Amino acid sequence: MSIPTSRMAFPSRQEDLVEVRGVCPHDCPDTCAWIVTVDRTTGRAIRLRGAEDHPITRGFLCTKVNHYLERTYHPERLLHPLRRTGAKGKGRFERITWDEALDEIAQRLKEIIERYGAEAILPYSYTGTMGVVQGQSMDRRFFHRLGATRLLRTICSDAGFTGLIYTLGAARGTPPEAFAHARYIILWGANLLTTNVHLWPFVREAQKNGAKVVCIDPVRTRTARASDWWLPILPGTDGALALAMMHVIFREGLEDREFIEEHCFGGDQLRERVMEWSPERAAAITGLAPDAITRLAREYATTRPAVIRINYGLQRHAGGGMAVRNIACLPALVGAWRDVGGGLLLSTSGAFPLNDQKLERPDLRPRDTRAVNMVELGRILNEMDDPPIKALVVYNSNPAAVAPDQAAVHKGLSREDLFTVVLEHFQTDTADYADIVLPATTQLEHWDLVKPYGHYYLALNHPAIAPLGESKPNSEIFRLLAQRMGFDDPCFQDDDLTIIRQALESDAPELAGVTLERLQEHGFVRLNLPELYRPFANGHFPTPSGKCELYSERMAQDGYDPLPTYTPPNWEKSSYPKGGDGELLLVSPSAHYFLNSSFANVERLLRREGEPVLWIHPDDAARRDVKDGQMVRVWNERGDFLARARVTEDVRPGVCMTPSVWWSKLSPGRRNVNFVTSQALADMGGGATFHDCVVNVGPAD
Ligand SMILES: Nc1nc2c(c(=O)[nH]1)N[C@H]1C(S)=C(S)[C@@H](COP(=O)(O)OP(=O)(O)OC[C@H]3O[C@@H](n4cnc5c(=O)[nH]c(N)nc54)[C@H](O)[C@@H]3O)O[C@H]1N2
Ligand SMILES: Nc1nc2c(c(=O)[nH]1)N[C@H]1C(S)=C(S)[C@@H](COP(=O)(O)OP(=O)(O)OC[C@H]3O[C@@H](n4cnc5c(=O)[nH]c(N)nc54)[C@H](O)[C@@H]3O)O[C@H]1N2
Ligand code: SF4
Ligand SMILES: [Mo]
Repeated sequence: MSIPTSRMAFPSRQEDLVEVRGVCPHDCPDTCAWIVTVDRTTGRAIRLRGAEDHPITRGFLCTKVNHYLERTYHPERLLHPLRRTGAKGKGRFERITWDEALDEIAQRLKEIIERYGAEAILPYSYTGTMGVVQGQSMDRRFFHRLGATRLLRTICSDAGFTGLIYTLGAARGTPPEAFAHARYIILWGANLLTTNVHLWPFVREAQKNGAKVVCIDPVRTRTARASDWWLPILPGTDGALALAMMHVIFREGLEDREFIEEHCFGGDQLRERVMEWSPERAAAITGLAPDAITRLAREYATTRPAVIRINYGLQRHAGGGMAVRNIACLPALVGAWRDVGGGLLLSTSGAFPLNDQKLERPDLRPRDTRAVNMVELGRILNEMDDPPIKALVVYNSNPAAVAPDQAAVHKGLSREDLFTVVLEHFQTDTADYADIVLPATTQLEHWDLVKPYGHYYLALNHPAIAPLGESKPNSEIFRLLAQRMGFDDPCFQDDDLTIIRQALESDAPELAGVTLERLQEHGFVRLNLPELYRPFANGHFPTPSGKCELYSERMAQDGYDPLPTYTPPNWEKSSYPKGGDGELLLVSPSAHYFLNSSFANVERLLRREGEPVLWIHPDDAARRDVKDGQMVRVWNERGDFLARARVTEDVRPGVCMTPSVWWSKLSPGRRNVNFVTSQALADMGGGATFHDCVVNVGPAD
């Protein structure tokens, strides 16, 4: 296939160009509105830019999505259905027609249902696209109607999300626009300049106006470097830091008594609980100095407005849920919710009451089907019984790179008796294991509606170009499969615009006046909330008590400590940190030029990311005879991977870091970081524990 890139195309005449509004589909808090320029004469998209009139996008896209056209027109885009001809994992396929592909899938699924029951079928999807049409509607209806095993989509955010909901009652938070008004900003396990770039201009504006920006992260990230104070905490120990901050706040009488009295539940119990959490005690756990902890607490409690940005990296630990719960108590304690520019932001997703029942139709389930946790894919494929998983349908995800414990995942995917279908843009690590690969459209080629989790603007994606090759939208693929399976509920005929209308059918005040027509006109619409929305300024926490639950009866019922407590990371149970020559802690946060494993095959971004790299502190490197620039092996009981050592003080002693997630087949030795990460679950929500990982490091040879 040879489609010229936009740079090589002849300059188009102005009157041949049209602009189409859309939205970035990626799993990123920014959910940017974009404008695609299409040449009508060729039907090609020739330019993509951020919408200038979107208050968060502000006319720019990130370094990854600036290459979305290159990704879309990539010479390796999958353009027709394929059937496997070689061994699983080898990536040898032949071209087949859509009819052949769909008939074969329907026939295999029917055989499996006949023999093992529909629960032998498992969908596996995550947020390759955040759109409701391509990832949360026709697909869900199909698997519900089938009676397939349900997938708990926990891999990213569920631990922290659960801790947040226990405390605040809803995933709502300080709007990005309000950050510009803050005087004290804590970026807590959040690498904005890589993962949330559109929040940065607001932080920068505040900083220019004199706000202090604090970054709590084991790594001196780009963001930590641009902050005023870097606190290099030991991974997984943030819960203890928050407890000690509360200790100082109560001890020194810095709490907002009125806010606690009126809007919090359990203030007295919390005061008593945190008496035992002196900065000295927390210092021994977090690896921070007691003075630093005291200073942080004082500055936070006495500077207004004060805001905390938590992102999800923080909670990928055994105690991640409790850590977020503890941190979420802080703004109420000091009354920060009162102020424009005060409060906390983890997610805004709870403010978008889309009609999930209509979209997903859980009522189509023939019975109460079993559910499995996506983090445990390795165990599910290898150990699950009664019935075992016999068919796996993967879309919007690349589990053979992103799921933990890859040795188990690859072993499971290699099973000859497992029928695997993969809907993809590219021949990923996962697609290499497929029996049938189906080519999917990208955001330039299909309709969608995207709900953000980092601000309050809903956006519509209008297709800009025709589907490339024979690719089809996920929604259409599941529509066709439903036909082949003989599903006759009328919902299986809904077209994409109907699905979008259904999503918006809601009586919720936030969606009042948010219609498809308005979305079609403007591309995006703000929820019916004020610009400088203060979600909990007057309390109204949607918890059982209607207050911010410093004490949570619901947690007690669910078997947790009802008060903030410290839940240690799993690494504390290992031999670490007994000897400086022993094991190290490994965190594998987001790579700057990839988005999870998306874009990790786009040449220009691959070149910028370079190769898998391991940041290691000079003291730790010296003890292991590791030199800067040398290949190292990183290993533990689960497996190993190779990376180039970068010896640097930008990571604290005892911790190493590798930007993620590389495709395994594009990594040295064909193994990426997830060969060492674990399937262990976090304390809440069944979340993943990617950053709670103990490894050995040594020269590669
Ligand atoms: N460029 C880029 N952007 C992305 C992504 C990407 O892969 N690349 N991924 C997207 C997705 S899916 C998500 S969920 C978000 C994630 O957004 P973030 O949460 O910002 O991403 P991470 O890089 O995983 O983690 C943030 C920081 O947490 C630190 N960290 C790890 N463990 C701990 C800890 O125990 N305590 C503290 N205080 N810090 C810790 C890491 O060192 C890292 O610098 O980003 C989205 N945006
Ligand atoms: N070690 C380590 N592992 C991690 C993380 C980490 O920080 N460290 N981060 C974790 C996090 S936060 C997350 S969210 C998960 C993310 O895991 P995934 O959701 O699996 O994310 P991606 O790797 O981006 O893979 C998405 C795939 O979906 C495909 N896709 C995109 N749009 C469409 C579409 O419209 N149709 C179809 N059929 N396919 C499409 C893309 O081509 C891509 O291959 O990874 C987790 N894994
Ligand atoms: S990945 Fe995030 S920052 Fe980049 S364009 Fe998409 S929404 Fe914007
Ligand atoms: Mo994520």
